[in-house]
Amino acid sequence: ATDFGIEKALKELGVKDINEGTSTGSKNFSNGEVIESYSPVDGKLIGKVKTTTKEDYDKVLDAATSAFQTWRTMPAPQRGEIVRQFGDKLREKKEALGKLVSYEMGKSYQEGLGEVQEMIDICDFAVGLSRQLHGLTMHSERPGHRMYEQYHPLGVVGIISAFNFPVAVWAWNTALAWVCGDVCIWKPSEKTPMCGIACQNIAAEVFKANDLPEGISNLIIGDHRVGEMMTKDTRIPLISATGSTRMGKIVAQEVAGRLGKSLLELGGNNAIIVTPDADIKMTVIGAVFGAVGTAGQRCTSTRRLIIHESMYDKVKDAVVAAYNQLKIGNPLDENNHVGPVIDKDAVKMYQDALERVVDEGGKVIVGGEVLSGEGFESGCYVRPAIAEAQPDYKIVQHETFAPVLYLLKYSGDVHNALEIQNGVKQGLSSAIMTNNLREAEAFLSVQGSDCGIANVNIGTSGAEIGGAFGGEKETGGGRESGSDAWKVYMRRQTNTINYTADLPLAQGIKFDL
Ligand code: UN1
Repeated sequence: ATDFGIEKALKELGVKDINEGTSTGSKNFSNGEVIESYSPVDGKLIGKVKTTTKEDYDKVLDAATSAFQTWRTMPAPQRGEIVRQFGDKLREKKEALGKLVSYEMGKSYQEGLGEVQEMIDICDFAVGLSRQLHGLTMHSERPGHRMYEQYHPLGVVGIISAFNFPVAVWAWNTALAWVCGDVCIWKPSEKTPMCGIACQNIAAEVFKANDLPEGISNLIIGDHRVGEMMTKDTRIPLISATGSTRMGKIVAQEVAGRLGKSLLELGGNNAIIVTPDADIKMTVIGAVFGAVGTAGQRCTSTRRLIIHESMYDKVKDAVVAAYNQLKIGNPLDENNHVGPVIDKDAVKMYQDALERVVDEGGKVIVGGEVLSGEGFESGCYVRPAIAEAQPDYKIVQHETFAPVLYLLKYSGDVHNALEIQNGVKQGLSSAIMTNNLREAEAFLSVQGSDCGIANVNIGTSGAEIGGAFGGEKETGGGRESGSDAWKVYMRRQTNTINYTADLPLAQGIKFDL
C-alpha cells in the first residue's frame, strides 16, 4: 500500500501530530481544547490542533492591530512584492499543499492542485493590483478647487471559510486584503484545520524573511464560537464569510448590529439550461464535472439540469452513461474521478435528500449507495446520484451539499426554462448550453438569469479568479476575487482641496460674515 506521499507532504508543510492552532506568524498561543482531523479518504487521524480561547483571541487581536500600524504605511507596491513572494512559495509547495487538500477534504488530487493554482493566480492578480488601487478625479463646481477620491486600508479583516475550498477562499480574500494594506485573521473550517496550519506556515515564512512584524497573517481555530468572537468584535471592520445560508444570516445580523461590513458567499442552487440547440457532448462534460466535481460540494456545483422536453431522453441517456463510467475511490489515485464527501454527516444528508425526492414523487435513476469494503473504510464514499424531479419539490429548492443532480423538464421557449432556473432562493451560478444566439442573449439579458455568474456553453463551476465571484439573493450579495472586488477591503474617501484665498461654498450658498 502507498500513502501517495502524504507523510512527505505533511512534513514539507510543517503539519505535526499536535499543532498550535492560534498563530500571529511565528508566535503561537493556543490554550483551547484539542480537535482532531480525520481524513475522509481513509478515516485515519491526520493530526490534532489546539483551538483558540477568548484569551488567545485577544492576543491575536493585539498583534493584528499593532501590525496594521506598520503594514498600512508600507507603499502598496511593496506590499505587492510580499504577495509576489508568497505566490512563489505556493508554486514551490503546490504538490504538497494540493495533496493535503485532497487528503483532508477529499477532493481529487487534480482539483487539489487546481485549488492551489487559484491561490497562485490571485497572488499574481493582487501583485498587479497593488499598483492600481485607484480612485477617480472629478471637476469641482468651485473655481480653484480640486476634487478626487482615494482608497485607504480598512484595518483588521476577519475571514471565515468553509471546508470545501479549504485554502483558495482564504487566498482570494487575504491576497487582496494584504495589498490593500489590511491585516487578516482567518478561521478555517474546523473540518479542515490542517490546511489552515499549512497555509499559515507558508505565509509566516514569507513575513519573517522580510522582517515584517507578527500579526499581518493570523490564524484562529475552532467552531462557530470562535467565529462569533470576530463577528461581535468592533475592532474588525470587515467580516468575509463563506458557507451556508444559515451561517450567513447569523453572521450578517451580528455584523450589521454593530454596523460593520460583511462580504457573504453563501449557498447556490445552480442550474444548467439545456436547449434544443445544445451541443450534447459539451453538455455532458459540463454537467457531469459540475455535479460530481469535489463530490458535489462546491458552492458552484451543478444541482439542476433544466432540459427541453425534445432533448430530455437524449440528454438523460448520455448523462446516465457518463455516470456509469465514473470511478469512485481514493482521490489521491489519479485513476479515480470522485472521492469521498467530507464526513458521515454529509453521507446522511445525501441519503436524506434521495429519500425526500422519492417521497415527493421523484425517481432516483442512478446512485443512492454508500460504498463499503476495501478502500471505502472511512464510510464517506457515495455513488453520485441522479434523480428525476419537479422544479417545485422542496428538496429541489434546497441546496444539498452532496453529489445529487436533479433532472427537470421544460417545454416552450427559453423563458420557461429561466422561470424554473430563477425560481429558487439562491442566486450564485447558472449556465445555458445552446448554439442559438437568441437563446444565449435572452439568458444574459435583463429578463435572463438572476445569478451572480451566468455562463454560455460552460458549466456552472470552475470560475476563473479574474472575474468578481459571488451571487445574489440568499447567496449573500458579496463579490470577491477579481474585477473591482478589492474595493470592499478599503475605505473610500472623497477629498476636496481649495488652492485659492477665497472660501466659496458649494451650491452657491451665500454666507457673509
Ligand atoms: C466555492 O465552492 O466555495 O468556481 C468556490 C468554482 C471555484 C470556486 C468555488 N473556482 O467552482
